[in-house]
Amino acid sequence: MSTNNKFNAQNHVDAIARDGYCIVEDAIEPALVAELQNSIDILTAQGKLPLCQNEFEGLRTSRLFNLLKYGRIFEQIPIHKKLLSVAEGVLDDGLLLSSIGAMMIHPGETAQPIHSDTQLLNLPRPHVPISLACMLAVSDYTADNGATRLVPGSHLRSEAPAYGREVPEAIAMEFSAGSALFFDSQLWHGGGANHSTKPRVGLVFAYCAGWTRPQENIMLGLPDERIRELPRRLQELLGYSIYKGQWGHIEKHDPVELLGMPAERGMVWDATAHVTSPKTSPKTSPKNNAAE
Ligand SMILES: O=C(O)CCC(=O)C(=O)O
Repeated sequence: MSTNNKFNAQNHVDAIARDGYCIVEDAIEPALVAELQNSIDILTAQGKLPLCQNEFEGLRTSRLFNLLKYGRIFEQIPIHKKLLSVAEGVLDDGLLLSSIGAMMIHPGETAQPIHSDTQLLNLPRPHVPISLACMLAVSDYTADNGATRLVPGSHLRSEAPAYGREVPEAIAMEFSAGSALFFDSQLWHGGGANHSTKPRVGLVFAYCAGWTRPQENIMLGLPDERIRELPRRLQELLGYSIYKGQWGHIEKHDPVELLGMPAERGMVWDATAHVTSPKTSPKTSPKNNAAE
């Protein structure tokens, strides 16, 4: 393989900082793409991907959130090496999974209003990247079938787009099944119109910085017994972890103890201790104590 074909996460991280987005070609394996399509077909047949009921999400668009609940196949995606390494490069390795869903833009859908995913936050713009969106293509994304439209460089603008206004400089991002479009959530973007005869199919997910609040409360959206079975890195991404030993603790304990697992890292304050006292584990979990 020539070095040109070698995956280099840092190149993508640099592109996101500069342009607000990047495309990771062939991010996941073709067999995994086929399995994702098959799972989405089954969920569709079960009626789990209903049409949305508002114009922003799209009246000819189907979405299913909290996707980890609906199949173990989806667990692989947020911790897939190529995808996660780009996200860690932007947000650092204390990041969280903010949201994960499946989405289909059906034939006849009109273009979604151009928006920025952080525009409701009371923050001066531009701000540091606090969240990174990822569109993982399960079908090809084309200008004809509703590929995501975006305005390159708009993550550095000091204003968010006015809702509902035409943004002629938005361009369609074409990429093939198995490839992924990442963008800084400040970037001006929106789904496209589907003029084709087939749905545009993809997974839509986002990571956020470990010190912010995820969009979906996935930690509460999955039963504890399911969370216990997840790969450790995914548990961390769901919030069973502490950011820099400070954000996310429960009574100065790592929430992973709620799963009956030992804490791997101490609290930030422990690093400053000059009086040594043995670190004790709670006899009952903090969650149990809270209910008392
Ligand atoms: O479907 C897309 O390409 C973008 C979707 C989006 O930005 C949204 O639903 O907020």
